Amino acid sequence: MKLFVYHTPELTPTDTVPECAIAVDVLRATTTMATVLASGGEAVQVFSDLDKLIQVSESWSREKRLKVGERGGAKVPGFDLGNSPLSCTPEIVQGKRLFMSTTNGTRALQCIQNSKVVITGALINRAAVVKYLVQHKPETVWIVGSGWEGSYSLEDTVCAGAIIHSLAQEIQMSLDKLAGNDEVISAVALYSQWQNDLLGLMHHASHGKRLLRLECHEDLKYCSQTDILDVLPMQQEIGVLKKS
Ligand code: 3SL
Repeated sequence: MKLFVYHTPELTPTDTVPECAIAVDVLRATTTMATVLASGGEAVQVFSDLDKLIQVSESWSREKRLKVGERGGAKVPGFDLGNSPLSCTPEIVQGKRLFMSTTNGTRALQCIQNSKVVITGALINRAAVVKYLVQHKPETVWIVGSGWEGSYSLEDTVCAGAIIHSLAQEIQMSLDKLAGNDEVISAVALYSQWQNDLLGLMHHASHGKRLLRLECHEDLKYCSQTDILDVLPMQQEIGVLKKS
């Protein structure tokens, strides 16, 4: 198995695909996706275009759909939910398809959507991602951070490091053997330094600060927990993620 970390969709190669690609947007899209599916949501379907999302969602019955939209950290007017994972309780999402568009997370997913296997990772479901990699041993694995509008983000890279750190321990393989690019080593170094204070790291992150300005303190706390949900969102058809 060879692992590659790409910090943003823009840095991700476009001329080839890996056997397995993992989209990461800890704050907050992939944390929300894991929470939706763990809470009994039927699926999460992602869109970059809000008009397309509205059009497709309206072909579903009213009781079975929710529109989730975020721009600049805030809920899109007229949508049912913003991108807070804390809103995705079983009472709200059970049995429903969530039609979702966010600033960066959905773009990260779209740039890897043609990979053989597409899954989403966050700190809260890190163990489920690692379990999948240990069981299936894909030859090439890309971990793609969402970043923020093309820029690096600490929270996605630390999550990539958390996944790789745990995987290396589980399969007893050295980082040197696992690493396909230098970003793998730096992601693990970041995680090693902050693993006992991930919430503290979120407070340094530019998007963490943006969310704090929007009074999303509880979201930051929730998103910085590790291994609390045993759920693996996996793409079943282009843009549609279900519990694997
Ligand atoms: O950019 C994204 O995809 C979002 O996750 C951003 S936010 O955390 O919902 O503001």
